[in-house]
Amino acid sequence: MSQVYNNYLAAKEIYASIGVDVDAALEVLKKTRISMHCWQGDDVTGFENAGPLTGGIQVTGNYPGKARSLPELLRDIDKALSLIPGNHKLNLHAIYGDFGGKKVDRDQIEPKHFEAWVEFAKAHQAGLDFNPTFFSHPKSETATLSSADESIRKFWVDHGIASRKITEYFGKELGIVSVMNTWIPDGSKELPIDPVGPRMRLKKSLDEMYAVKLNDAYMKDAVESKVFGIGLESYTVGSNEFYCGYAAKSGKLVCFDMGHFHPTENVSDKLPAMAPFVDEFLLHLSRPVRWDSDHVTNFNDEISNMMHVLVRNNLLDRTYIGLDYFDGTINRVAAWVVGMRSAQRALLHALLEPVEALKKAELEGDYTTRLAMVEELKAFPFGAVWDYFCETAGVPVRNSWIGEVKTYEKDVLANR
Ligand code: RNT
Ligand code: ZN
Repeated sequence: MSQVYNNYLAAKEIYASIGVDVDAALEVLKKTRISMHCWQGDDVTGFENAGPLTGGIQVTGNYPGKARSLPELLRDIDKALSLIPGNHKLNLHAIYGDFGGKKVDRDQIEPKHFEAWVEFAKAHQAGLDFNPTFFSHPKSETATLSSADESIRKFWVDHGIASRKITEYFGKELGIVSVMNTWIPDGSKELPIDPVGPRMRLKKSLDEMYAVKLNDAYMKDAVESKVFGIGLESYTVGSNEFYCGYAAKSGKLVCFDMGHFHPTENVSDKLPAMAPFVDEFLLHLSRPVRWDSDHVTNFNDEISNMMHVLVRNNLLDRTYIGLDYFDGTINRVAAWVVGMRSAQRALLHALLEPVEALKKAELEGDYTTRLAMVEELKAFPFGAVWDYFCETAGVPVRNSWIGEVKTYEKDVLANR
């Protein structure tokens, strides 16, 4: 018997002593898909051969080996997935279509431009999610869905509708619900005289985008807010309050990006605050360092708190989880693997908690037990359960995946 298995058996017994069923936790972990964002693979460049990354977001770093084409990106994703336990989803942006070197403007994109992704997803038992790309385009310079220029506003509404149809196609082809997330960069460097007008136009644009009826067994719509962008520091049209209000009123999903709030705000308490008002959520797990810096997701307090909130309050079934960061300073395949495995580890740690006992202590006012137990649980042997999960999923245990990435870097990435 392997050492990993023996450690798992010992851990199982320890957890059983506090009423936690390790195998039940592993079942939940196994069926929880995390949406891996394709844009980490090429620093949000895409295949449109457009210009620079705009919209107030930024990638730093120039680590060699970034993917320059769809085949290269798929190869890198394939490598990353081979090092991550479980079946997941891939999160795409509209600029990652297979345009065959032709100019296909954003309002012209169609399901056929994403057939290669569907094929790849099928081969990997993965789902697909989608994002219209409202940045890195000449028509996004001033504003997109909130534009006062009617022809520009209409162009972006059409892009949103085209994207929704692609999202529905993904869900239908794969039999896994596909989520389309709308994030726009619209905002301004200084405070506008009229902060309401752009929001009325954004509301109108969203209403027009969503007026096209699609099958919600296949696709769902989410809206993502933000506090500020680079060069757009004073005002964001799609703020948190705007989208929370919009989603609650129109039955859409709220997307919380962990980096889109002031550093002292707890995103993990925003989701439960909205839980009475919206049915479902989308998460962008990210790591802001001093600002919305999009560092690689790791197992930090905020991610841990978020996973606990989802598990303790039965919100896992109502929440789609995705990653969102872009780090160009390290091996990009490793960046995916670190983020995915960290998110899964944080979830597993949360799943190995005696929730009912803790809730009981709380209701009875026994805050001593509540605090003491939560602290002790941090040192329970959940690493042994994680190792077993990796071994049974057929992926490298503990740090052994790092060597595989190094080999891939030497054999493949270094030749680009
Ligand atoms: C930007 C948002 C958005 C993007 C991606 C590329 O601040 O977080 O989700 O990061 O769509
Ligand atoms: Zn995001």
